[in-house]
Amino acid sequence: MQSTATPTHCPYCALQCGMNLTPAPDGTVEVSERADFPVNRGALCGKGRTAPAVLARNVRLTSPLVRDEGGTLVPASWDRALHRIAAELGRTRAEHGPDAVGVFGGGGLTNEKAYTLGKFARVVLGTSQIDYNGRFCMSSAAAAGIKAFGLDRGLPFPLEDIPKSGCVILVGSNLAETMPPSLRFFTELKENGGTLIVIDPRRTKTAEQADLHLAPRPGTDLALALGLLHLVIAEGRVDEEYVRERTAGWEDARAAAMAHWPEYVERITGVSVPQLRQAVRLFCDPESAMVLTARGPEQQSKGTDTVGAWINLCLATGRAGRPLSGYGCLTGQGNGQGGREHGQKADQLPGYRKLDDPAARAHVAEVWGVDPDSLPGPGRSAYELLDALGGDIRSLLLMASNPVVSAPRAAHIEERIRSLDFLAVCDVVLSETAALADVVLPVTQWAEETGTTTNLEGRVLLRRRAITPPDGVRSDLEVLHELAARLGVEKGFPTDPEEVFEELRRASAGGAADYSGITYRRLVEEDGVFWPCPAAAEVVDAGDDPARDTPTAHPGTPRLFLDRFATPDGRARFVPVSHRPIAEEPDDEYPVLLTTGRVVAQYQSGAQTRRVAELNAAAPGPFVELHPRLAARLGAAEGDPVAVVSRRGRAVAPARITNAIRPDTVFMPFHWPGEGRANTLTNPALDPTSRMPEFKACAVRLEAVER
Ligand SMILES: Nc1nc2c(c(=O)[nH]1)N[C@H]1C(S)=C(S)[C@@H](COP(=O)(O)OP(=O)(O)OC[C@H]3O[C@@H](n4cnc5c(=O)[nH]c(N)nc54)[C@H](O)[C@@H]3O)O[C@H]1N2
Ligand SMILES: Nc1nc2c(c(=O)[nH]1)N[C@H]1C(S)=C(S)[C@@H](COP(=O)(O)OP(=O)(O)OC[C@H]3O[C@@H](n4cnc5c(=O)[nH]c(N)nc54)[C@H](O)[C@@H]3O)O[C@H]1N2
Ligand code: SF4
Ligand SMILES: [Mo]
Repeated sequence: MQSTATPTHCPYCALQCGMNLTPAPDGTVEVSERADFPVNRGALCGKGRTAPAVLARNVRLTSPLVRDEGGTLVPASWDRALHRIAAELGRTRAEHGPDAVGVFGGGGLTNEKAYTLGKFARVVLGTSQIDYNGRFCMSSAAAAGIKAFGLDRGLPFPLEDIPKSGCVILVGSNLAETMPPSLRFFTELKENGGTLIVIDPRRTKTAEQADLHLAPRPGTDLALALGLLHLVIAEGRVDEEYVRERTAGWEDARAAAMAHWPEYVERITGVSVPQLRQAVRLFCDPESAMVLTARGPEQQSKGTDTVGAWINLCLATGRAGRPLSGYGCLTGQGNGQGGREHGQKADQLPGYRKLDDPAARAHVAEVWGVDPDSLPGPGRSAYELLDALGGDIRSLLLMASNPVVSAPRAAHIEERIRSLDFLAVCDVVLSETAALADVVLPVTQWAEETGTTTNLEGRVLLRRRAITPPDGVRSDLEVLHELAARLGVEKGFPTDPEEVFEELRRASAGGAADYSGITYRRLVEEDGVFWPCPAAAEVVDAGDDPARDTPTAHPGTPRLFLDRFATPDGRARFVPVSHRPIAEEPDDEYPVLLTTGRVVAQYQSGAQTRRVAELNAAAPGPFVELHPRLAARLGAAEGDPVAVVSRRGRAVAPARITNAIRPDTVFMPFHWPGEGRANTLTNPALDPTSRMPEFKACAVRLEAVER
């Protein structure tokens, strides 16, 4: 039988697992194993396996919705819906100026969509007010990576390097639940004799795999890293030659670390001095070692300094820019990496260029065929943008995010969204945020469209269309094309993803994230290409006749920094950082720490996965994870409703009692709206550099609730 399977990638997380899709008679697709893709070698988690469920017509949106006079969302024609959006955005702009129109994007968008959305904001709307949900994700790691290495790419090496390293420290990653197929790399590490250290206030499924699990108090990873560096210095384990030849700024970083005595660090973190010493031994003894961070240390109001401290540890021990060693960030969303490179960020132009750099503006303006002076300057970060809705931002176009559930201090953000003059949302389902919109546009999904994503390794991948979308939906690119035309820009917004990618290649050429040597054809033939990949790297000399010299394709860059870092002088930079407390320390009124995160069967705000029966059966609702001691003090038994109260609000969810969490901390997953919404409680204190909110630590009190 002839196979009609299309090889492609999962719609959800940054692993971008490979899968095959075969059209099913009912118009959806069947997922099957694709063993040749090296990231997951056929393995998929439950979310990936069940992703086609969201393609069903009774689950997704198949018609535009427009709010009628009575305030109800009713089906409408595409023409009417698009006309309404263009008219409202145009009106806001005419009455209040271009910066009164906001745009909010998402790290789930393909590179083509993210690129086009950024261009749409700057060229069609002329607004500086664009940012996206990736700001809530890995922005602190990105900021720290740029400071230290001059470049931000999630992992500087392929996942396949992990099993060959000597030791890996996983800081605040629960990848056994958040990227299950990647756990294999860490079990292989242990089989090969390497060691795994996990740092998490909870003994998670990931921590259970560790040779050493350190359970610090939430929000103290900066002190922990400084304590380890202190011991590295005290025990004479600094790689002096490497520090001299490949780094700058060591003296100040060294002095800062020397002020963090192990006993002092033990008091701050709750991690004992012998455990700190053991971690230093495991990390320094082997020839190679890695530090990988995820949201635990990054989603803090000092996330940038915290990641900086972990990078300092790598630099002092010569464990960066060397084979099987390095610092990496495990990015989160399907296109968490590419989504942060091509211009949907407040301060950014394509190719990871800076909006305030005159040369970058000139380059991109030329590709776009506009005057560089017409490009607006940098805008506000995600939380600040959402906080300004209904204030000086009067209308919002939102694509691929559900902030009513996922933004910090969500009740306040929900109220801001409700106070807008006009909200348009493009989504595949009626999310909690879409339900508040004046116009909702139903868009095509992963299996129905082609486009590229860039996974956590910096590997650019091609997702391929496997089935025909139902009548009534259009792609995000078609939406932006139509809106541009209605707002007076007829050209420059193609609807064919490959055409957009060709333009993106030119716009990114010469930038940090250079995609100019990548083509759709190469992505099919090579199953992904790592950036930077400039066009025609070198010219093969054909001898006497220069006309016959042929440029060879650049192979892409699976491993970064082996020769030099991406700084002007090629040296990595130490950052002198010191411990500071979280923005809201517990006190008598709010004596407990709340941290938040994920469970394996739900994805993000749950907009997609809460619509899949199999996933809901596995993870039906929110809960409050707490230690038996806290539960006893509260008089709560397993499953009893518990109220968690912070200065922002109150949430109620059933107790899940376990001694796998610190007794001073409770944990809530953030996937659900309503009474159990974790983000009703969270603190929007922002990191001064990355503008990342402090999702991972705030002060709360617990109250018993009558059943
Ligand atoms: N199932 C599932 N998978 C996902 C997602 C999903 O929603 N669901 N989302 C994707 C996305 S966008 C992302 S960003 C990734 C996130 O992937 P992860 O970062 O692995 O996920 P989290 O659960 O947010 O946080 C990881 C761990 O940090 C711990 N933690 C909390 N506070 C602290 C702290 O102060 N210090 C330290 N060291 N650890 C702390 C938590 O206990 C938690 O176990 O997952 C991706 N994959
Ligand atoms: N308390 C707490 N809050 C958190 C976090 C935490 O750890 N704790 N983590 C934060 C992190 S890391 C992240 S990444 C955010 C994520 O939170 P959100 O930004 O809310 O992410 P999603 O739930 O993935 O929302 C994506 C929306 O876009 C839709 N969608 C999917 N694909 C497409 C597409 O191609 N086009 C369009 N137009 N729509 C699409 C989906 O149906 C969904 O409604 O949450 C943050 N919030
Ligand atoms: S691990 Fe991530 S990419 Fe892989 S199947 Fe699950 S959600 Fe999809
Ligand atoms: Mo994320």
